[in-house]
Amino acid sequence: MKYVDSVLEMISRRDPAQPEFHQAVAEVYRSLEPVLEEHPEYEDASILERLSEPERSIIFRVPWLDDAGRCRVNRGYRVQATSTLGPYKGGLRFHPTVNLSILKFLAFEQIFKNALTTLPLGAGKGGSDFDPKGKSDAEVMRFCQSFMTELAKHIGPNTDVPAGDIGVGAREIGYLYGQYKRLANEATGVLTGKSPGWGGSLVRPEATGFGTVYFAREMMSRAGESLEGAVCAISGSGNVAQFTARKLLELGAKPVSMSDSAGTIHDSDGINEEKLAWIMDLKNRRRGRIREYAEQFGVKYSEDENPWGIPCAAAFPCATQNELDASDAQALVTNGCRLVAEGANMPCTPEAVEVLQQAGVMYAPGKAANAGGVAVSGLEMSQNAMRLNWAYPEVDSRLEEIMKKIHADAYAASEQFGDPGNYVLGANVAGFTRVADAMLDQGVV
Ligand code: NDP
Ligand code: 2IT
Repeated sequence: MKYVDSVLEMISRRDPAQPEFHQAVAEVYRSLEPVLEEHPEYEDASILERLSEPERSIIFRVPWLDDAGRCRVNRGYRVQATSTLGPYKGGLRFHPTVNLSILKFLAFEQIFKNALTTLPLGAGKGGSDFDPKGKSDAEVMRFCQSFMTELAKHIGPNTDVPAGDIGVGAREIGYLYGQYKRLANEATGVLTGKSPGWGGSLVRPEATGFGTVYFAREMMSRAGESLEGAVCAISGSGNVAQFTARKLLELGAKPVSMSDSAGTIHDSDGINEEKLAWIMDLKNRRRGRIREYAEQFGVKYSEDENPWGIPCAAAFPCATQNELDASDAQALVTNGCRLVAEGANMPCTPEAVEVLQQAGVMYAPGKAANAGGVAVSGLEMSQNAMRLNWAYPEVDSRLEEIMKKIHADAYAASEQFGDPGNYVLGANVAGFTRVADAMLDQGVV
């Protein structure tokens, strides 16, 4: 379609060095062609051009002192994609690979994900090329304080509400929040993912992984299948991977793998609750490597390999973008995999998605499957605004309802546009329509 082609061409020309951003935009805009044909008002109002141009991108210097007293310098970012549906909302990533292309792709995905939750959330993403690995707690604290000293000028409980992502967990959110509170001289819920002891929501740590599994369960049950007894491959061993494994165990499935950037463990007996607790201690407290699991429990460790060669009924990529390519997808298909649900953001390459869809594997894109994290962040904002805390079952059941509704909305949109069960089409259309209609209402801004 000419409109989509011309917008994609304009984006490539304007920002030639942003491959991840181009990938994310092309994936969404190509799938919207049937909607754009039916609704010429979106083109008339230049909705695509506006959605792929962030309202604001802030880039700043982050100087900090290491334990030897030397000054180090990192780069900080906040990409504020859209405030159409509410305050900018999305995580912060601290990882050496972070650059503007990656943050723009993540902020762009967040637009549709947040719209799918139906909560009043705009979209943004930020972070730094700072690497928390191998740093002392004191170094991480000094970095976070310096990062927040600049970021605080651009955020606020009604403006922009950051949260965690890769490399930003409970420890980092604590240091960031402490510095924000000191600068702003007010105790408002400006970050989500706070500890429940001081303003955080119960279930937020679990939310992304639990939500991904709730979504997968909906897909399975619509197809008359079940996760019970299903052998599941998981990648990553951070926040999302850990709680994906926990919910799979609760539902009677059998997670058999986890990984980190150095390699993969394969435990064919299954990672049970006890072993998962060991992994959580390894990763969250001791900050060790997944290889140590293989040494502890005498299972196979494959250096520099991902889990996608392991025979499984369901696969949950929960590490990072583009971690599952066409040959990995082919291996999953050959081994009889029935479902792939993305806990991570854009972990499957476009070619991998093509292989999975062609083979009839049920496939859930991250913007739908992993929306539970930001959804509970939205619930954390509500609780902060009311200055009260909901009990665990209340938040968990709201999360479950939100994931069921995202599944139902995505499925309905896929049916409406003639490809039932195509969750890429369904999620993109359902998320896009919500934000695009609001943009039409709000005029040229
Ligand atoms: P964590 O930092 O807790 O864990 C990240 C995991 O992924 C680690 O095991 C890490 O290994 C691995 N990983 C990171 N980068 C790479 C890489 N380049 N190659 C291989 N492995 C890698 O992050 P989260 O669990 O929070 O995030 C995981 C994914 O889920 C990301 O895509 C994130 O955007 C997405 N997500 C997170 C949400 C949340 O609420 N936290 C919400 C929605 C999506 P290592 O330790 O070796 O780096
Ligand atoms: O990618 C994501 O949705 C997140 N990292 C969570 C964002 C949030 O604001 O909770």
